[in-house]
Amino acid sequence: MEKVDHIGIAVRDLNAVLPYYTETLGLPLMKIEEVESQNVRVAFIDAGNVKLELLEPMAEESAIFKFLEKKGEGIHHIAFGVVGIEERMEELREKGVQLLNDKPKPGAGGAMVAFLHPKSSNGVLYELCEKE
Ligand code: CMX
Repeated sequence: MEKVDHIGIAVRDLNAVLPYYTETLGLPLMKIEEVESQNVRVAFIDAGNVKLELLEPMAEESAIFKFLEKKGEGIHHIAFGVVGIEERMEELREKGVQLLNDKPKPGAGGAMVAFLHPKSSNGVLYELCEKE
């Protein structure tokens, strides 16, 4: 893994929580975008050495919708920035880690992403992401 790229945080209403980050905490908003492949609307916040990715579900089929129903708002995943995502996935598979994707999928910011099952990562949902 290269480094932590971002921390994903599930929120019910992106517009409602944004002022907490931008005004109360005084952190810059980088961008807002819709990620169709994951059924989420996301905002990236610049927290200096790491980004915060606020995730709002766009449909009930979204993994974030289910997470909010079960656990409520809060930290959803930690994303590692990687180089050579397909090779990293294969290495992890060989080490017995269960991946949630056969192949990388398009994620936010044009990155290719894949997820590791929390059951094989000691209760943490990890994402691998590779920027273009
Ligand atoms: N972190 C840690 N554990 C989690 C979790 C999370 N974010 N989400 C679910 N779990 C746990 C559950 O608590 C449950 O554990 P128990 O069996 O002990 O109760 C277990 O995983 C299975 O949970 P589930 O609710 O039965 O299963 P789901 O159908 O919700 O699937 C998961 C969970 C992780 C497989 C699914 O959410 C997934 O495939 N995630 C990957 C994609 C994703 O999260 N996309 C949204 C982000 C998109 C983006 O960043 O752009």
